[in-house]
Amino acid sequence: MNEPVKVIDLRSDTVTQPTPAMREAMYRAEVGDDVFGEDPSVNRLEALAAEMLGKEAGLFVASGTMGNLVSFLTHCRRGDEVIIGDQAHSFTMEVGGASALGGAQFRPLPNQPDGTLDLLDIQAALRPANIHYPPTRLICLENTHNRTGGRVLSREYVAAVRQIADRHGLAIHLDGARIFNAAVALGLDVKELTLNADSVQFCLSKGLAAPVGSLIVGSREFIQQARKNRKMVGGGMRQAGVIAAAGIVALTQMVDRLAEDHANAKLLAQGLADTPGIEIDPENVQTNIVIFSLARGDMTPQELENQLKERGVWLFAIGGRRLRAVTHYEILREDILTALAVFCEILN
Ligand code: TLP
Repeated sequence: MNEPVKVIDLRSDTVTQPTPAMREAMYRAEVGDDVFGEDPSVNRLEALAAEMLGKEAGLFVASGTMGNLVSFLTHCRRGDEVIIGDQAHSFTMEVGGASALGGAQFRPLPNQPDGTLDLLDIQAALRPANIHYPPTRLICLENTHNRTGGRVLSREYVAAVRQIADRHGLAIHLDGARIFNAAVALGLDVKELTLNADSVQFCLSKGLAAPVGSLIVGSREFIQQARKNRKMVGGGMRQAGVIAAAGIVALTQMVDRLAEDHANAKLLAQGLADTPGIEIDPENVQTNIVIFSLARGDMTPQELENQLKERGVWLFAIGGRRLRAVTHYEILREDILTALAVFCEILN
């Protein structure tokens, strides 16, 4: 009989299983009713997150999507406008929640290939006072930027956006689903990257490998209002300490090792650059997301995805000629070498 093939699952860093330390912490978690503010594990996680990101308070939510939604609901009134990238996760992948549930309007601006919004575009999109216009309320940035390939926004860039926001009385929300990847890639304390945002959402359940959950951090007043909005969308989770306990392990044990995921992503990108029919500039791979194009007329990206899958390498075609692979805790260097050999087998 053939050996079972190990699946090399590069579809997303969301697929990671909780570590043994997380399972142990979940088993032993002290819990209480979090809607009453009485879950000690949730309270500890929220305080830890706020402290690490340099904000006054934190709020544990079920997902990144909920974290962004609750943040939008807290910043915006109905009819307010949010400046956001046309490739932003919140604009493309969150079911239009801020508009559907909060009545906010997105004003999408073209994301540059490095994940930024052009400062001149932001400037030009600001609405002057006029009876016809929706009021501009918020600028939303994403760091790392998923659809441009895990690109990192620099501290200087966010500071420049802050200056525009301050001149016009706007708030900044940071979708920092992978903000720790950005901090590790830049070798900075994560606080440096969150300093200029009024609110930040980050995920425990991506590269940090926790099974569930995200946090919003911001001022005490903002989080108090966000807590009410979380309740409104059904996010009051009672004995949530069971999952918060895994989040504490994620924040205390899983951050520094993200560098390994970045090295593996780079190795994958370099190998793919040498594979016939694949287009990618490895220089652009800064964190754990590798986006590349299939430049061959005789095979569609979907067909490549299927053929890889048959050979145990899982990833996604993401539209156009592009495919995406994401490295994470369960992917070892040797898995990357195996995956590259499979690419060669199919494409040579
Ligand atoms: N991203 C997921 C999918 O939804 C595509 C992934 O596999 O990358 N912000 C960013 C930047 C994200 O990448 C994601 C998830 C979210 C928010 C939403 O987080 P969840 O999935 O926890 O709601």
